[in-house]
Amino acid sequence: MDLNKIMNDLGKKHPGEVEYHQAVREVLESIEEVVNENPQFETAGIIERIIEPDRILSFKVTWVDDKGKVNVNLGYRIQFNNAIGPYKGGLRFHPSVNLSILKFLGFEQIFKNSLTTLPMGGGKGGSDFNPKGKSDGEIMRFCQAFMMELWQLIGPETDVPAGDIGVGGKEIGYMYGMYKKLRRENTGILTGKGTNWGGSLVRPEATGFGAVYFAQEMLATKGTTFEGKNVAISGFGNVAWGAATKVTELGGRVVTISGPDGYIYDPNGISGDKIEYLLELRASNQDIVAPYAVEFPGATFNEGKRPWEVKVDVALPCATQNELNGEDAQKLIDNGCICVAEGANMPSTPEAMHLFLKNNILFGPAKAVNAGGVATSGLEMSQNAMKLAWPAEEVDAKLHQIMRNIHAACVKHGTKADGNVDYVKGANIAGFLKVANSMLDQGVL
Ligand code: NDP
Ligand code: 2IT
Repeated sequence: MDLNKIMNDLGKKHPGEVEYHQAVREVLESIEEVVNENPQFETAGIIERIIEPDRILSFKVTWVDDKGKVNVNLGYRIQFNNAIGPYKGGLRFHPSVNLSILKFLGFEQIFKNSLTTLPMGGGKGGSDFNPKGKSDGEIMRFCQAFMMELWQLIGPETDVPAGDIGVGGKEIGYMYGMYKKLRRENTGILTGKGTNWGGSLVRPEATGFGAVYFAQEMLATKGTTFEGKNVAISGFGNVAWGAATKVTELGGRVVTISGPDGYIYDPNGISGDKIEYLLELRASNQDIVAPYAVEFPGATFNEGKRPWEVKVDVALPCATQNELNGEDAQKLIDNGCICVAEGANMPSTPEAMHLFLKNNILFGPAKAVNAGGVATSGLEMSQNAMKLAWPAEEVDAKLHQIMRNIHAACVKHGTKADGNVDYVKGANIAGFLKVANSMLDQGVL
């Protein structure tokens, strides 16, 4: 495989799509050896086929705000690869959304979904709509207008969207309602639904819980646990919340959370009613963390800064892509951090990732660490198909086992001669092989 040629061609075909190029390069670097050992992949053009989405759907979303003004946003759904199951992946509503970001997310989703062991292909979608500061009525009208376009492209056996940044239970509810009205069917379309109407218990906290279960497995390889560990978390959205709850339950102390305005350092630990307070802030559609330091004495607000300068044992980036750069990584390493597990998608820049690997930090890449979210979406699809609802303990036990299995797959494919595990390589190879072999089995499509 000629990696440089493939990357050059991709750059020419899709100029400026930097996040997409970054995600593709990371995977190809890891699987180069495996591809070279398996000439059948080369003959079948597997690499060229896997890095291009099956199709990209884009549409206009027109909606009316509370002042009566008509607004226009862009909507997208990227159906990347369905070799192992229906396209599956979240919808992101954020002003930064563009094709490059959605293509990186859709590409990552192929391998992540493969790692879950469940039959799900890769997809992603979203809009440049900004939910921040919008009223419930505005959010409902936007979601309905978005679904009026999307409904024809998706279906429970075709493509099953879910949440991501800016899309939680409320948005899923409005979109599900419109899908049901248009299709006149109550199906398992969309995951992350309300538990009264087909949603799975544990789905809201599953990504964060899964991330911590994975980190727990990594720590266990060094004979240690979360007990007494200081943990830095970034963001305070859906993933950060689940992670903070589980770290606390396992005896760790979460000392940071962050928003776009800066980060909070609370040496007393962010748990219990403090997490409740953050959820209230979040529910009010205000993405700021500064008020926390006023509410809880002993905590400090560090304006415009990132939490990676704090001395911690474990770091869980849970906000967004490229939020932890080489400089941040060096600070974490110098401060004695032993484990970094990516709750967000591609939060570490390539420089940061290479520094973690070089220094033998236990570094869990996003597609392995945060796969618990989509895995539990898969469990929601199973329950919907069976018209059953499993108790929380049963879903949590399945999620936990899936995370253990993903860890084992990374160890199998990523253990180096010196005994250390390169989880990036392990996750990429394990995720890739299943999809690539399925594509071979199914012929040229
Ligand atoms: P939320 O919307 O609940 O929270 C996202 C947080 O990240 C907010 O604090 C948000 O602030 C911040 N953020 C988003 N975009 C940016 C940006 N461009 N720059 C700086 N900060 C940003 O999202 P989730 O918790 O669901 O998602 C967080 C991460 O986890 C994402 O990378 C997502 O792809 C990933 N993930 C989510 C899963 C899920 O099930 N929800 C599953 C697997 C991964 P602001 O909007 O103000 O910028
Ligand atoms: O990035 C992700 O894995 C998600 N946003 C969750 C996708 C899903 O379909 O549950």
